Amino acid sequence: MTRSIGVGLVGYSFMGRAHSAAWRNVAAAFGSEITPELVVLCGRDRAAATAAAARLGWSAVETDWRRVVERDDVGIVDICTPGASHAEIAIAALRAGKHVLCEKPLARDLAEAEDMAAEAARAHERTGVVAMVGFNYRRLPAVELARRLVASGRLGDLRHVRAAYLQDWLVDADVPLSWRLVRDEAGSGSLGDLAAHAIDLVEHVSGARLAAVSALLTTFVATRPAVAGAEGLTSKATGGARGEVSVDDASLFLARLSGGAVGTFEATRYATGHKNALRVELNGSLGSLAFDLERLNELEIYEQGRDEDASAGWRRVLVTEPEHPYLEAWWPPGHVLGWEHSFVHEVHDLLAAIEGGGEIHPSFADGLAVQRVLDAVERSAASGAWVETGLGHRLRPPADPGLAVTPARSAQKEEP
Ligand code: SOE
Repeated sequence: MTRSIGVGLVGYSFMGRAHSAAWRNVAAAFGSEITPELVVLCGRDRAAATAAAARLGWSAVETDWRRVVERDDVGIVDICTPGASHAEIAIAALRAGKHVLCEKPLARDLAEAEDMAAEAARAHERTGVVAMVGFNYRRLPAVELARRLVASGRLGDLRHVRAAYLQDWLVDADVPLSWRLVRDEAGSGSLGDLAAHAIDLVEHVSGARLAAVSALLTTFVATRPAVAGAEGLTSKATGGARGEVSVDDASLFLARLSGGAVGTFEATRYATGHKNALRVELNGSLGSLAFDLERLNELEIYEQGRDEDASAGWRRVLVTEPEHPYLEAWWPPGHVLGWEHSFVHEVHDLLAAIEGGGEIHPSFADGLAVQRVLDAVERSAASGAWVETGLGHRLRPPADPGLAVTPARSAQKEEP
């Protein structure tokens, strides 16, 4: 018998809308798990929240998140607010025995992330609730296929990682000062907003941790139009007072990965012409993989020695076959998926973990690991020196029986 679980959504702008669509669609797509009920949407402006709830499919409205956390009909609290309120809401929800889904990056800084991860561990121990951080790109079929290929040894020993997350919505100096540009609200700029995704993706797909970094951060535009409630991304302002941009506009760093690989990471919201270009490439001793978010249904693969003749080269795999990850819920081969499907898969996996009483990844502990890298990047950029993240050990990705790949030499060697 299917059972249902109530969801309370805090925040309803860009990410809140994406999450709402996921909660609405997941049961129809996957069928099997607990059915989510869109119980309550929370926003401080009652009129705006009421309009959003009606449009996005939520049954009730609260204007104080504390009321959401207290409600008996809410089993999952979904946090889609700016970073400044993540820790307070998540910790209160976990203490109230709710499961939590929290947007990325987990927190504004390391201390907040440590508190959140500690509370999540305690709450799991006490009541079995799970806490997930919203690194949604893990849930794209091509990314999950890449992870499985690496875990099965297809790349051999990992040598290089190249990750870039490029957007251009800040190129115009009159894009308003939204919360994403204020340190007290967001924690950091391109670093937490974009590089965090790249870090998580690399660690998830490769199974390695970023052990040490050497970084530089820069801010190109010092002030922007101060417009109350500005969301950024697509808005523009003219005239009026300007406020200080207190975060990085671009973040670049070199990394040493556990297991011996090296990597370059680049994130900016000033890469003119690049809209949402998250590209990750892994080069190993036996082959290479490349993923590009703007072509998210595809995985590029090169296998050393696979073809010995003039036809050797990169292959483009269209990741839409029924045997590919998550595709059992969707369309016939070639009927491609979009950005929003990553959120449907995210909540599907969260519901499955709740149903099975198991763990969920990326957990708050995984979010904390990313935060350690963000913190090390900021310290390195400030000092000009290499900084260790404290994540020197190597994870061993689970071998995945779900994918028939020829085992090659294991890419994963445990660190001593
Ligand atoms: C804006 O840069 C943004 O919406 C990020 O905040 C998201 O995490 C990313 O997925 C898309 O771009």
